Formats: sequence, structure tokens, C-alpha cells
Amino acid sequence: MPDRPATFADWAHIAANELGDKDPSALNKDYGGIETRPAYFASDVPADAAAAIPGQEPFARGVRATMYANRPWTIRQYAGFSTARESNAFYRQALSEGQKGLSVAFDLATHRGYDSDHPRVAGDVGKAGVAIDTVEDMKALFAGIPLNDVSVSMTMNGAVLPVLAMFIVAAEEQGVSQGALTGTIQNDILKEFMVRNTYIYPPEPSMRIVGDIIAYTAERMPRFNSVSISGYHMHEAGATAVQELAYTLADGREYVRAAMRRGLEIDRFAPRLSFFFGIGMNLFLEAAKLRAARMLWAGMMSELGAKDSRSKMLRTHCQTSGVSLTEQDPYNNVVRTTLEALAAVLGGTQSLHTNGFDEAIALPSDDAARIARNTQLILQNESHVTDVVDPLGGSYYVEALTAELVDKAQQLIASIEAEGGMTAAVAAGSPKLAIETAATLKQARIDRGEEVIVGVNRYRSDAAGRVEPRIVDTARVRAEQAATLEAVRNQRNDPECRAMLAALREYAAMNEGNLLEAAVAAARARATLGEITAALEDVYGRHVAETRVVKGVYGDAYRNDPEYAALIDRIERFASTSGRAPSIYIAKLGQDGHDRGAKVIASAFADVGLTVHLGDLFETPEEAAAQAQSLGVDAIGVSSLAAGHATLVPELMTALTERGADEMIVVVGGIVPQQDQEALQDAGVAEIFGPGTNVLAAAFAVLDRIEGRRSN
Ligand code: SCD
Repeated sequence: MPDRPATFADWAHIAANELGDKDPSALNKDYGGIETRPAYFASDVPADAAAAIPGQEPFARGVRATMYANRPWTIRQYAGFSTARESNAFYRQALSEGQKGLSVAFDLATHRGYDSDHPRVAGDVGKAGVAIDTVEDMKALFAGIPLNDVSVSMTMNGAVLPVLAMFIVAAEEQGVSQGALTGTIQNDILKEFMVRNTYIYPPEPSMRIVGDIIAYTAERMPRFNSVSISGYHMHEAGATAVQELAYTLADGREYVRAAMRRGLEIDRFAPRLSFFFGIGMNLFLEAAKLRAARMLWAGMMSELGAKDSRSKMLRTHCQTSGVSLTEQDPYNNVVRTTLEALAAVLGGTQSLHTNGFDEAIALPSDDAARIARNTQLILQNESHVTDVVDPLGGSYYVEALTAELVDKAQQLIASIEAEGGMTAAVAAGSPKLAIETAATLKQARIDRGEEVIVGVNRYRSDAAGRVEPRIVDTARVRAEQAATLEAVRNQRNDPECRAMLAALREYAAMNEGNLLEAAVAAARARATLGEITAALEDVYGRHVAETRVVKGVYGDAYRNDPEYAALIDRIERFASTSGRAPSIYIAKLGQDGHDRGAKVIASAFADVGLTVHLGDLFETPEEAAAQAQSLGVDAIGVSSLAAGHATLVPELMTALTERGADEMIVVVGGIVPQQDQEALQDAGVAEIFGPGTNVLAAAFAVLDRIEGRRSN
């Protein structure tokens, strides 16, 4: 034994016995631009890591000196479905069973600023979250829940003004002043343009809204977190850890600059900026990611002139990864979620959501929600992980990984700065494209079996259990919401309501006043969510995103693959006999903006030689049918991730029939519970591709259908 710290070379010497002629570098891994070696040593740890103290800048070891030893993280489960009344019952039950904070999931109609009775949202009401149209709904949502005591997070970005305004008015009418409210509003619009797609207005006025909310809360709601700067959705869209870190922090910097530009002093508002990250299955990488995020933020905020240490603390919520969950063998998801939760905790999160094991299938059932919550309770009460602060501190590997993540993220942040900052980069579309490229590459690796997913591309089991997910009856929820809306419209003082909406419009048009202040006044006068949104839309318009398909990435991963070559061959033969390549229109219907699946499929199908048309987001079934017919495609592929398919796909089939285009093949991909599959097949859907479908297999199946139809 040498009397000095061991080195990689010492290890390589010993490992050679086990490696034979293999070079140790054959065991290296690539985590999206971060290359790891199979062993780490003291010399890999940066010199400053040994001096790091929890609770001290730059907070690598946590924002608190005592962390969970003094107070565990907040168990904050993201939930909401159907009507406010039903969601309220769910929340009260959850709080009585050990949950600590609330986190409201709104339905897609609410996200996009439409009242439940709007014709564009027929398939979305109450599905992926709770429907909120008026203050009355908001009051019902929190009935019997003391808002001066329970902190409430609201995931709202596009329709942030009416939702936050209605929350403030609901609390006020519950007897709680806005100054006493604790919680968080997501209010992170930049990532919406990049990945999540629940924007309403174009980027510039959207940034004004973020700024108005930061200003309003800094002045009147000192305990409320004004933005939850979110990497989660990038993670879920397929971003690498470096991308998630860099783009999220660059977004954060953009919000700080926007607030400073309007004259706010940095230390007045920065302590109430918070963060949100996604936590996937790479346990140490994900824990290191949170450590790196804190270091990066502390550095960035110092550069921006922050003096107060609280301004430099990156406090974060985390959520386990939805896309890591599988429809196949769904009970495996409990294990996945537990590991991801552990990574978040070892990384020092302040607040955590653990997914239900059935979320790759539908909204979590009561059983799945209980097990998800209990996963955190078991970590807090049984595993002893809370006893010691930052137990990974000093780990050669984790410290080296943390430093590497900081370094690589800083490089990417610098390149965003060179593009003119995140607003400019988002407008140019470069982060979105980089994430889509990473996602396509990952899908190719999974399809090729290079990344193993147990129960999906390896170790499949016929004995895998079935689950009974929660199904929401949209038609019923819509009818109930419409009745409440009508009652509110009938009972309110209409001239007063109209005056408040006019004032809001005026503030927007003249670029003066605070839009949240005007929205609160409108909400008090019982203006609906749709009306408040429309008032601003009159001035700002509604943003329409450009859709683009990544080319070449999927195909590159398959170079020399015989199955891939066979598919290309078949498509070429089709093209030479038919005079053109087979064609498909990829559609997203309703307000579901989750477009990762659609984009990945579009890229891969284009690479194999199909002619792919990627439709705009948010089409109605009629619009999609008209588009597909005018393009003369062979097939329509509908990507559905937010449960709208049950209403929207049958409507699409009817629209096709009415247009005399019912020879067009319709396939559906995404999250379609077993219960819905039969109905879709009865309506004429040719194929349904669930999560975990091999994309090549899907392409073969679509081609079979197109050829079958042609030969009939
Ligand atoms: C904490 N405290 C301590 C302590 N630790 N005091 C003494 N010793 C310790 N060790 C104090 C804090 O200072 C604080 O008080 C209070 O305890 C609460 O702690 P916290 O750490 O601030 O925790 P919390 O209130 O839970 O806030 C956590 C965040 C907040 C800051 C991260 O922004 C948050 O809750 N975010 C959740 C966001 C969310 O749920 N998003 C869902 C997104 P003071 O406040 O007095 O200082 C879902 C989503 O988008 C899903 C996907 C999709 O829809 O697309």
C-alpha cells in the first residue's frame, strides 16, 4: 500500500487483471456530454470541495446548515382533476394522510386561458388537472383548507394572471390577506416556448407579465415565491443534465434581468425566486445536478450584484420523472420512483413530488397516489436518510461529477449569452432544437437496446400486473362547469365587470400599471378566466409556434443496422411503385402541448423515408382532418398524452368521414388506457402505440397498414 492517496493509475494497474486486453476506458459512460470513468479518487475532488459547509455560499452542500436533520423536505404532491369540489376532497384526504403542502394541477383548458364552455376545449376539461373558470371554483378548491397555514403551489404559466388573481381573491374571501399567503406560482414562461407549450401570448408581452408578478409579489406577498424556474419539463422533453442546468439557470438570469430593468432592486425579489428540477434514474448524476445547480446560481447571482445571501440560495422543488415510467409491468414504477426520490433527497431538494406508478397509463388512482406519498413518508421516517446533512459530500465521484456539471453547464450558459441571452435564444429556437436532438438520440438508444428499460426492451413479462387508472368523464365536468359559469355571469354586476376588463386591456395597451393588480380587480368583479385572458389577447394576440422536424439524428444511430436498412428498402420500393413516398400527418389535437412524442416520431419517420407533415399544436379534429386531406397523406398519426383522445379521436374520424376521406389510416400514439383502446378501435383506429413502443416497429406497422389499404 502506497503512503499517499491512491490514483486512477494505481487502480488501472490492479484492474488490468480483470480487464484482460480491454482498456479501462471501455468502461467509461457518456451522460450527454459528461464522460465518467469507472473509478474516482481523492485527486479527482476539486480543492474547494473539502472546505464546503452546508448552509454557506455557494451552497453545494445545501441551502440550510441543518437541512433535513432539523426539518425534512416538504412532501408536495402535484394533483388535480375534474371539478374543484372533487379535487378539494382529494387534497383534504392527502393532507390528513401526511402530505405537507399542496400543488395544484390545472386542466389544459385553464392553462391555455379558455373557459370550460369554449368549443376548442371539448376534450380537455377536467382531464389532466382541475377545471377553474371563476373565483367560485377557486373558493371551492380550497374550501376548509386554511390558506394562512398550508402552502400552495400552482403550476400555471400561460393563464397566470387570472389564476393568481383568483387565488388572491379566494383567500381574501376566506379571511386570509394576500400578505399572509405562502406558496409558489410557476410563472416560468420561457420554458413554455421551449418545451411545455402552454403559452398564450407572444414572448415579449409574456415576459412583461412575469415581471409584473415579480413586482407585485415582492411588494405585497412577501412569503410567496414569484417564479418556479423549471428544468423539469426540459428533463421530460429529453434534455441532458447539462442542458437542463444551463437552460434553467439562463432562464433564471433572464427573469432577474427583466425585473431589474423595471427598477426593482435585486435583493428585494431574488430571495423569492425558486426552482424546479426533474429527477431521472441516473442516481448520482441527478443528485450531483442539484449540487451543481446551487453552485451555479450562487455564482450567477453574485455576478448580477446580489448581496443578500438569501438571493443566492437556489431553493428547489423536484419531481420524479414521468417519462421514466413504463406502461409495461407498471409496478416496476414504484421502484423507479423510489430511486429517483432518493436522488432528489441526496441532492438536497426542499420539496418533492413522487409520481404515481400508473402515470404512464392515466391520472393516478387513489391507491397509486397513496403509495407515491408513502414513498416519501418511508424515506423520511424509516430510511434514516434525513439524519445527516449532505451524506454524499466528499464522495470522490459525486464531488468530481458536481464540478464537471458546473463546468459544462457554464460553457453552455456562455454560449447562450453569446446568442444574446435566453429570450433571444428561445426566439431563435436553438435550445428547443438541442433538446429535441437529445431526445431523438435517446429514443434511438432505447430502441436499439443500448439503454435497458426493464420490462420494456429487456426482461419482458407476461405476468405483469394490470392497473385500474382514474378516468374522468369530461362531458359531465364540462356540463357542471358550464352551469357554474352561467350562474356567475348571471349574478355579477356586469357593468362593473366590463369596466375592470377594460382597465386591464388599457394597462396592457398603454404598457403601464401592474397587470396582476388589474386582474385581481377583474377577478373580484367575477370576470371569468376566459374573459381576463381574452381582454389581454385583444392587445397581445395569441402566439403560434413554428413546428420543425429534427433530421438525421435517429437515422445516424442506426447506421449499418439490418432491420433499419430493410425498412428503408421497403419504403424505397413503395416509392418506386407508387411514384411517391408513403406519407403521414402527425397531429396534436386539443390543448395538449406535450410534443416530445410527436417530434421524436416525426424525426424518426422522416429519417426512414416517409414524407412527414408535422401539424401545428392545438388543432381541433376538424382542422386536422382538413389539413391531412389537403396534403393528401396516407395516414394520420395522433399523439395524445393528456387524455383528450377519448373525445377528440372519434371526432377526427367523423370529420374524415364527412369529408369523404375515411380511407385515410388513423393511428394513435401516447398514453391511452386499456379502457379507451377498444372504443378507439371500434371508431376505426388502425393501431395504438403505447409508451415504450419501438419506433422502428411502429414504422413497420404503419407501413403494413398503408400497403394493406392500397392493395385492397
Ligand atoms: C426549511 N426551513 C427551515 C429548514 N428548512 N427552517 C429551519 N431549519 C431548516 N433546516 C424553513 C424555510 O426557511 C421556510 O420558511 C419553511 O421552512 C419552508 O421550507 P422551504 O424550504 O421554503 O419549503 P417549501 O415551503 O416547501 O418551498 C419549497 C420551494 C417552493 C421554495 C421550492 O417554491 C415550492 O414549494 N415549490 C413547489 C413547486 C411545485 O410544486 N411545482 C409543481 C410543478 P420561510 O418561507 O419562512 O423562509 C408540477 C409540474 O409542472 C408537473 C409537470 C407538468 O404539469 O407539466
